[in-house]
Parts: sequence; structure tokens; C-alpha cells
Amino acid sequence: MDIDIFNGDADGIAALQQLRLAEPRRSVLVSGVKRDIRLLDKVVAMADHSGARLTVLDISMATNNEPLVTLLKDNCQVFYADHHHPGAIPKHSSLTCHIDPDPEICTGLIINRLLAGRFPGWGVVAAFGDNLHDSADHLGKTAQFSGREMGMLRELGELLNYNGYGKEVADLHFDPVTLFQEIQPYQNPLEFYAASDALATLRQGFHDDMAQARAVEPEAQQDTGRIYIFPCLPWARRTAGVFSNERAREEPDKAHALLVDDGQGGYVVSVRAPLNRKKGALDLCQAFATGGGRAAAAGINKLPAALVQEFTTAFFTAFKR
Ligand SMILES: [Mn+2]
Repeated sequence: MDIDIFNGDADGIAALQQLRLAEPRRSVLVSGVKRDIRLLDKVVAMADHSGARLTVLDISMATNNEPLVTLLKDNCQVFYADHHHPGAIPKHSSLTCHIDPDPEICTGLIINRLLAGRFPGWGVVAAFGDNLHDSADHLGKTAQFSGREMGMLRELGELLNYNGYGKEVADLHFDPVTLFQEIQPYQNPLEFYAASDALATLRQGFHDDMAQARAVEPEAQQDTGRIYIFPCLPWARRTAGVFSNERAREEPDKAHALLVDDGQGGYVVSVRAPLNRKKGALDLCQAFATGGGRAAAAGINKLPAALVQEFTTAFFTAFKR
């Protein structure tokens, strides 16, 4: 059995897209909302996973270490590509790793490199999805996409990324597995762009949601950063990532934090380090119990309401110049 496990955002989808164009497989697909990263638990829970061939994309190995070790013990062959800090990588002859935590790299770019640039359009989509505009532009130049084409690839990356945000799959316009299946026939993302009805749905949803998000004023701000708070509503959960990226680009010298009310006495927090100095987000978030991520972009899965003040102080201290 072949099982493809991928993060439900643009990067995860575009990484798998390149691999399956290069090597088609009739695989079982496992994904979830962008924040649902401990996806290997779902594979362990499959009764017939022993001996399966697994492809794992764009989910932190540190977070998945325990189920990964179980799967290797159960004779699975694992191909693993990702750009989050992996923690201790298990030593096992059945594990192939392509992990690069460089802040200018995403999983779709790792796969593009591995395939020697066979499907660069999907690499560009992945990079735009992860807000890596310099890397996207660089690859776009190499592949000789026009300015107009780059604009379409950027919108595609941002809309696929937007679709991944939510607390559960029900919050999303499309299950990432369905979206991947829609995309799968297209070697060239520009053809998908022109043909897809799903994309039209995402575009309309995005515009409606972002109008609400953009009306929110900062809760706190200093020279070094801005903090926003969103209510417990589906539009807030769906726009969280794109809104944070947009604000980060608007003020590239500032750090940004977005707290989304989880309706259960806490907040889901995402932190972006200043784009011009991609450091400090992970250290800040790791100081809280459910924090994790990368130096450039990190988060806290549940920040109790009682700790919002403490977080605010720590945020402005962390990014002081
Ligand atoms: Mn990624």
C-alpha cells in the first residue's frame, strides 16, 4: 500500500503534486487543516499500515517523532521531506530524509530541487503559499514565467494556502484531499488556474473573509511589532494565515502576532518574525506550553486568556532591536 501524507496548505499540496507528476501512484491520501500536523497518528491508526510505502510532506518531524518510530518498527518505508526543525532524526535504513530548515526554503522548493526543476510552476506556487516571495521570484525568473503568469501563480499559492486555515476541515471551503485530487491532472498550474471552478469559489470566499479581517485594528502596537485579536468565527480562522502574511509584508521591519479566540477560554496564536530579520518567533512561542514552529514563523496552539498580558510583554521584548 502507498500512503501520501501532506500538510493541507499550498506548500504540502504543491510538494505532493510535483512528486506524483514525476511518479504517479494510486495512494491513500492523508491530510487535514494546516494546523493538524501530527498526521502520522492517522497512519498508525490504520489497521493495515504495516509494510506500507509512505511519503510524508511538510509536517514537522519533531512533532511526528513518536508515530514515525512506530511506523518504521512496523516495516514502513518512509520518504520524508520538510522544512521545519526535525529534532532528533531516527536512524533507520527505511527512512529517507530531505529536510532543510533554511528560512527561505519550503517543502515544495525542496521537491523542486530534488526533481531538478521539472515542475517549477508548482514550486513557485508552494513558495508564494508559504509567503517566500524572494524565493518564488527567483525560481520564477529561472523558469522564465512572465510578470502576468507570476501574478496568477501567486494568487493560486495564496488561495490554496488560505483554504488550509481552520480549526477543522468543516471550516474549510474544500477538504485538502479533494483539492489535491482536483489539481492532480495539471502538470502546469497555469492550466489549473484557467480551468478550475474550485478556484473561483476560493477567490470569492477569500474576498468576503478578508474584508472582515482587514477591518480589525491592532490590539497593541509599538515600533517593533503589532498584535491583533480575532473573534471565534469561521472567517477569522480561515483568514488567520493570509492576514498575518499580509500585515508582515506591509511592515517588514515589524513582528506580528495574531490571537484567534478559540471559544474555549484561550487563543490560537501565530507569530511572524519581521520579514527583514527572520528570527525570534520560535523562542518566543516555545516559552509557552503549546508553542512550536520555526524561527521565522511560529505559533501557540492554546494560549490561556489569563496569559495574554504575559504574552504581549514577551512579544515586545522578544523583538526589541
Ligand atoms: Mn511549508
